[in-house]
Amino acid sequence: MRHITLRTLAFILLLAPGALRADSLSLWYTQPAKDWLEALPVGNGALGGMVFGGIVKERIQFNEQTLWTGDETKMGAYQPFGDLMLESASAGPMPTDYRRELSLEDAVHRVTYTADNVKFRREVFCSHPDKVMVIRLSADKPGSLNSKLSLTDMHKAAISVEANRIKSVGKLENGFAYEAQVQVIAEGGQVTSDGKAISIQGATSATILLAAGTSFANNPAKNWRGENPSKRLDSILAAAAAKPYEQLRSGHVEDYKKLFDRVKFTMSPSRDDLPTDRRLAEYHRGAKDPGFDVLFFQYGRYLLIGSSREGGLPANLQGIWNKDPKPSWYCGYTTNINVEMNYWLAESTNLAECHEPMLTWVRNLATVRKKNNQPAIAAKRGWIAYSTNNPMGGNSTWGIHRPGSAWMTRHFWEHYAYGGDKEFLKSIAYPGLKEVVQYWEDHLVQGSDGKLITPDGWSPEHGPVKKPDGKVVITEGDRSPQPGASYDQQIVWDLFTNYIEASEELGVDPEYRAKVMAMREKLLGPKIGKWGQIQEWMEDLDDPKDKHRHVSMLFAVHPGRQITILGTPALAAAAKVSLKARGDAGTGWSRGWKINFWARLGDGNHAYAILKGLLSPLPPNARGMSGGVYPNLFDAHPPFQIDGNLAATAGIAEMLLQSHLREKGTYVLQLLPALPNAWPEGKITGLRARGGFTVDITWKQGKIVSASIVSTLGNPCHLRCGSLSEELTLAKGERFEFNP
Ligand code: FUC
Repeated sequence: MRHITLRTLAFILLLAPGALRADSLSLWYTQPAKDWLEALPVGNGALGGMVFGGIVKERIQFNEQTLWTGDETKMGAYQPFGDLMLESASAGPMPTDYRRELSLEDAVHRVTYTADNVKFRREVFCSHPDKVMVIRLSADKPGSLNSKLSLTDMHKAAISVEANRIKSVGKLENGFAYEAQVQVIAEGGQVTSDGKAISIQGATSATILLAAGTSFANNPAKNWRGENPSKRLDSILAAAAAKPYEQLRSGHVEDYKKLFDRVKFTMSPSRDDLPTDRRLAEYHRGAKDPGFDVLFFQYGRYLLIGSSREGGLPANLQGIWNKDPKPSWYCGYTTNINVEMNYWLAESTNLAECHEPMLTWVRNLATVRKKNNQPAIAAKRGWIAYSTNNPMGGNSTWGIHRPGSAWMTRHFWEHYAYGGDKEFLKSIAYPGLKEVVQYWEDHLVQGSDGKLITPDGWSPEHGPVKKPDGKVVITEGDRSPQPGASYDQQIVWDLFTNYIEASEELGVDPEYRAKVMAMREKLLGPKIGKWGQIQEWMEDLDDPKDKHRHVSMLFAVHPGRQITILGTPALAAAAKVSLKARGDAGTGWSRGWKINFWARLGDGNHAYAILKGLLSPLPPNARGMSGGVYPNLFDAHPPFQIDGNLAATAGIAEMLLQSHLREKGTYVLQLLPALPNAWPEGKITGLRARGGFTVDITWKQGKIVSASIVSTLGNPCHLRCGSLSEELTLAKGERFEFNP
């Protein structure tokens, strides 16, 4: 009986306005982008484009993730590649029915309009299997396509045009060779070149292929040098050009959907009938549109799939999308939160494969750091790093970030905790965690009260400064060395815990494990200060008016697990005091973190309020520390940083399902732990929980209706939802239907 009811409910949900439309998960606009922050991103993990959707002039600014200056010793910066320009001859009457949209369902960007009674259509996507950007132009009247194609290069490389191919070939100052190639295949009509551009005349449709790459190799043993990209690009283009457009498209869609479709999320109403810029404005004004939260959630997953695929580099500060040769913070990997934050969603929203570039990068960084080539961060055992890094282990020398290696290697543990890959645990995660544990074994000092403290850390990126009048003021900047900063203490606790659990899983090193357990026991723990807050520093220095964007003393709440509502209620209450004092505002990523905090603290309405604040519309020229989103829904620090997008997705997942708590080694799966009033009904399928579970949840009137838990590893779990609880022992592959 229940089954029938649920199916009927699902059917009704499906029939809700907009829910059945193919483009219900899309960002769409009725005018072309004028600014880069209005353009829409496409990406295959390595190659990316920002599509402006112009009518007479289309601009696709493109990137390839390995185009970096710098090396193992110098930071350098992530570089934009160039622009692909398409100019149409048509200067006829004003086109009508213009629409540009980015469908998150198939990862295809589409522009459609009518001019001179001809319907034009332009599709753009970046294919992961075929390693190319594909642009398809078509017209519904034979012979109506006339377009001129040109390429620009951001580093003044020579551009050559031969027959139907344009090439830019250059070299960066660090010696990396790079190249972009564009090929045109027209159906009907003529393709000619004048040495500068390629013209398509009188065609009915045309396919344009773009491939780009560098001689970078993601391998420290090869000193990061690989082959000149030219031949590789030749063969990529030859293979892609041999496939009909439909085949390229279906190969791309199939590959993308394999990842994206794992999580389905519906909430209604969903105002996808509104163009995204208007929709954002109305949402901000208070329109009821939980479908917009769904769109933003799925956009985060889209962006991670587009900027982080196996074998590549991790998503940088802007994913892979960057137009600026001198980007803010080098468009690099900032380890005092930003790069880790990029990956909070990877496991929980069922994109574990997209986590791989981060895991590999951490291993590579460890390899370079262990060469101890920088005295300030040299280590006897293990390694540490600076705050800001490039793909090759080069760094900015601002801000030594001692607990960074512990934070980064927790990603090894998380990957195992969700997926249960024992081989990965044994060969990568365990040794990776252990050497960082050894660093801290060598580095911790004993305070007068016998507690172990980190002697020279910080709480990013501010700290106490003594003024001439003797007053201590908390001031922005790198304020290390600070002994016993809560941030460092909590990250070391987390590292020790991850290590202990890893060694238990593998049944290895019992003596060392016991030693680490003893050290964890003696670590200075979180302290509650004079106004009821979690102390940020060893001394009670916190200013209740401090609104700093980093909320580092709450690492233990999220992503850590030292402070939990069920396990340490007094500390959890103090965490709320700290969080309220810090306020709901902040940079985009700071707001993203706060969604996760409030979700972990079980306050869905507060988490939602922060999400709403994060979704404040900002113009492309916005500056400052206020957070928000640009017209293309890129998160604003400002400037654009992708971490806020990705953290918001992770936070939404955290509002619906949590699994950080363990009771006697068994993971606790908390269903709907922080559901806000604004989401009275909905359905999500395919979320993942630690311990190896895939979870579907349906709720109505703010209460769970049903859940389905599939065990992928055969581990036990405790299921909790409000006051309901179930102890489960499921076999591998077994499904449990929870019908409270
Ligand atoms: C951290 C933050 C900044 C910025 C930078 C990329 O240093 O404190 O706000 O987001 O990363």
